Amino acid sequence: MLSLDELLFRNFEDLKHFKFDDEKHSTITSREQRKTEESVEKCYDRFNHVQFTNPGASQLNRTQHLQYLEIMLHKLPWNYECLDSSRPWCIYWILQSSKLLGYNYDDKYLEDIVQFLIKCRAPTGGFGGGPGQYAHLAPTYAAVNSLCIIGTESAYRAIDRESLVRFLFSVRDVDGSFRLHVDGEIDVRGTYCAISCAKLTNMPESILSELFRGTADWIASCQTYEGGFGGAPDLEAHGGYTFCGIASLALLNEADKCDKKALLQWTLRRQMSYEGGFQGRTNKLVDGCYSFWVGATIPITQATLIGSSRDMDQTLFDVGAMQEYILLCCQKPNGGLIDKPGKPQDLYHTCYTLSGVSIAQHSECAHQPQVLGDPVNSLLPTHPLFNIPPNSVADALRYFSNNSNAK
Ligand code: FPP
Ligand code: K
Ligand code: ZN
Repeated sequence: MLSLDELLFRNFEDLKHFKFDDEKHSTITSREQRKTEESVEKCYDRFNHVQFTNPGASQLNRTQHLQYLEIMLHKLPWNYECLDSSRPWCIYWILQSSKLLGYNYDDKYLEDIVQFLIKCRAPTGGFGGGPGQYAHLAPTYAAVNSLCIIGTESAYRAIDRESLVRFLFSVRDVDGSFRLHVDGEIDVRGTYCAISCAKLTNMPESILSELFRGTADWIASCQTYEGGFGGAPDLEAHGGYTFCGIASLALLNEADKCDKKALLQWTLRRQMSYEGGFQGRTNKLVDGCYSFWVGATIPITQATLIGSSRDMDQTLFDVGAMQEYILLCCQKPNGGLIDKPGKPQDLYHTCYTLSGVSIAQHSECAHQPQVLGDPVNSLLPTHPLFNIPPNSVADALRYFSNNSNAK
């Protein structure tokens, strides 16, 4: 294991595209890893072959992705793909993806979305997965983020901060952890969603200190011996939960409660040496969505180390290799992005692959954008802790501080 100083001072080298070595012990896991590398290799070979005749081959298919998002936006009310993931999530993934691509929908559409989200708001405060459903922390996070991206007076009002506070207290457990819904399961996603909503709507310190008493200690207890965070204490470290854990601690200004060095080392090891993208946990396969969950965790963790350590002027993962994986292996020719070659596109992977690329291009630690390939591949920045545009965060904080009695 590298020491922290070795990590910080190491001369940054590009990943070597080394293939996995099973050391002559073939297992299901090693065979799946081989198969994935072969399909990724085909994408990279096709690119090497094509780039002589078509230099645009490494381009981001902006138009196609925007078309895909627009089709999905129109399908929303009856789209079956959205049934199990819930409507506010689909709305958030579409709004965030199109913002990253620099596209703004008409005001009329946006107001329709606000009116729809108001129908998803529960009488208890918070939002459900659709009209008439019980409030749940995950769609509440998606709805609050969506409304802050929209950023109009009617969108901010639709959040109804007063009843949101009541909902957040209703899912808080005595130790500071959060249930996803009343009587529901406890995990660090719930904690992150609660903290993100409370901070983005600029709740006063008197509420925050009561709402999140003990929360940072509970989150820290989800960090495992590997260095990443599990969903709850004693569960396996996973990229999705790790993002929730460190983003929560950073939002609470309590990152010192966890072992930041072990966390940084765990996250850096999730970048795949051959594929260039990230895996979500040890010995699992690359998946485009971890470009955000793990990709954002790295600069967040680095930022928490600054102050206790020397300044870092670059992101410690290989930002080029990650963008290469998304551009060459994760774009569907007809629009939308994916987990890995052979998979179908969906809104979740479209949002988190693009968010990951944005993080790689505009990392807080870097002084200038690091866009791989054609300049048209450049995306707008995202706020690594909330995953909405940085100006949407600033606008929401300003609105809610000026409207401290805002409903
Ligand atoms: C494993 O799936 C996936 C999980 C254990 C959950 C991941 C959690 C997130 C993505 C975070 C969600 C965040 C919020 C804010 C709700 P898998 O076994 O199919 O994938 P794997 O093989 O890549 O681990
Ligand atoms: K996965
Ligand atoms: Zn995925």
